[in-house]
Amino acid sequence: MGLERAEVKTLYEKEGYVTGIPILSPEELQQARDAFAELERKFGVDYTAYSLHNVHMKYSWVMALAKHPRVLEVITAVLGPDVLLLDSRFICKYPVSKQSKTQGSNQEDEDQKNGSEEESDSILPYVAWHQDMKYWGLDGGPVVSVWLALDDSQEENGALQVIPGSHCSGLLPHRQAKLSGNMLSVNQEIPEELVEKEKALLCPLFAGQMSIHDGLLVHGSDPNTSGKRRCGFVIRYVPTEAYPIQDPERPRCFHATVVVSGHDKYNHFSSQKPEL
Ligand SMILES: O=C(O)CCC(=O)C(=O)O
Repeated sequence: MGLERAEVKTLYEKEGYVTGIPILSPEELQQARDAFAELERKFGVDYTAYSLHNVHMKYSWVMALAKHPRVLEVITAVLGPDVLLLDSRFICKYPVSKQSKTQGSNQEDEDQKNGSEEESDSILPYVAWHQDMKYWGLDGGPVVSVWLALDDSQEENGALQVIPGSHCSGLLPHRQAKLSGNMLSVNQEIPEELVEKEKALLCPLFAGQMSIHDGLLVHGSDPNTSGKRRCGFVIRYVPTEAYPIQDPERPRCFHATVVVSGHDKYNHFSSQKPEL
């Protein structure tokens, strides 16, 4: 993996993220891109932008990405040997010319935008500054998020940005996002006065590489203002000792958990059978 496992863990714990980790061979990358193109043809780009949620349960090629030995080598270096896949989602920002005016906007945006055609035409999808743990009602272990690039992900097409070290500040308050176009389904953001934007670092990736980040790391991304698609596969992993909690502030449920490494002696999550 370039970095040794122990180095990945040390860096990850200090900074809250590690980026530029090579994962897919050129052949694996091509296969994944071809399979994704098939989904684009089948469902259309409005759908594939953000609605391919937990499809590792449906498509064996997606499950294979989530269980890729190189991905798991890194994840187990951080979380230990017994790991559960919590959730997955493709997140794709299309080139400006392909983006429909509704792509990437959540339903509340849609309600606000009705009747304001001119304004909606200028909205480009972005991801507001947030922490993943704000969404996950669970305790007993950290969440590691993988961002696996199917396209080159650079500044101009809206690569992920992180605030290094921000995972050490605990869970920050979130509020409804002020700007339209936030791709996050619950449309939340950390108020800007709490985001140390001067410390923000871009995580550019070549297609086939991944970054990982801690569930408490503050991160987000700008719109894609280029002519190039930016498609990533986001996968969340937890150690098997983690457990779901009832938290009305963090109501996300876990319907598609899969043990991807080692053993689950706890059975805290009711895994479903993939439809593969
Ligand atoms: O794809 C992006 O720009 C944001 C992804 C994200 O928020 C995440 O991976 O947790």
